[in-house]
Amino acid sequence: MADDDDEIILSELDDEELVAQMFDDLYDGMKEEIEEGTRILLDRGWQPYDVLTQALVGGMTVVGRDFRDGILFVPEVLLAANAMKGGMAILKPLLAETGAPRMGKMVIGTVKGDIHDIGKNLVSMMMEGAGFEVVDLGINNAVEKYLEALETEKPDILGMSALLTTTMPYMKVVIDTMKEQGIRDDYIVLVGGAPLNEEFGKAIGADAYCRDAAVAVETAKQFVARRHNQPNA
Ligand code: B1M
Repeated sequence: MADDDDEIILSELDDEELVAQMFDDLYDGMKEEIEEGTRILLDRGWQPYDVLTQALVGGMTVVGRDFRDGILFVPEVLLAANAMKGGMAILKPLLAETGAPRMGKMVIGTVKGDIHDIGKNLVSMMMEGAGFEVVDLGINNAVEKYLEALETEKPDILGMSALLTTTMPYMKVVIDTMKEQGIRDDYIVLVGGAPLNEEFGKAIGADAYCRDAAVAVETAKQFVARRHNQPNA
């Protein structure tokens, strides 16, 4: 434990130092410090989206790199994820508070076998901020769960997230089942997650692959507008 002399006062750091410190704090899973750093940046006039992408997502990229390289392990990454969620919880109402007109509805969930939810949560937050109603099914969703939600929620969009190369093929299972049931074209299907790419999105029959949350919002807006311009939509 650091003694008082070593203690870093976050509010005394300039923006660049603070973001660098937040990367370290995220890496060390220090939730309270991440929450404090998030609040300080907001108080200094940072846009919520910039805090999210530059301080939180930026920090998580470092965690991801060291996880891949075997420097960090699951328990440490879980702590980092928990710290990130602390910051995201502060940003969520601000991102959702844009007063944007109602754009449409999306059901989103991480696919079966996959428990990664930070990216999906971020997409949900940004979609809500852009005026979409979002029904979040959480993690580890089997095809039945998606289909049930489509029937009860009647969304415009189905969003699926996968972070593992072993779970991303499950998106095709969902889309193929929708085709079998004759409901595929009733929905806009958007997919995302770090291991995916555009070709994969096309190959499995999704309408689009979304590289990040901002792209998800823009893509959703375009598809919904196109749909509303069709005479029978
Ligand atoms: Co995992 N994990 N993990 N992990 N984990 C990755 C994905 C990995 C790339 C790490 C690595 O090796 N570098 C690797 C996958 C390798 C592969 O498949 N090729 C991996 C592994 C191997 C595993 C385990 C198998 C480890 C183990 O147990 N041995 C295990 C699997 C568990 C399971 O799911 N069954 C596992 C577990 C975990 C934790 C539980 C410890 C934790 C998850 C905590 C949580 O989510 N609550 C975790 C984490 C945190 C990661 C990394 C480090 C970070 C993921 C993240 O949150 N990124 C990740 C490394 C990495 O991705 N670089 C890794 C930040 C987030 C904002 O980005 O999720 O990409 P992302 O979301 C983006 C876009 O992709 C897009 O928008 C988001 C925002 O911009 N997007 C969408 C995402 N979903 C979308 C949906 C859409 C649209 C856009 O729908 C419309």
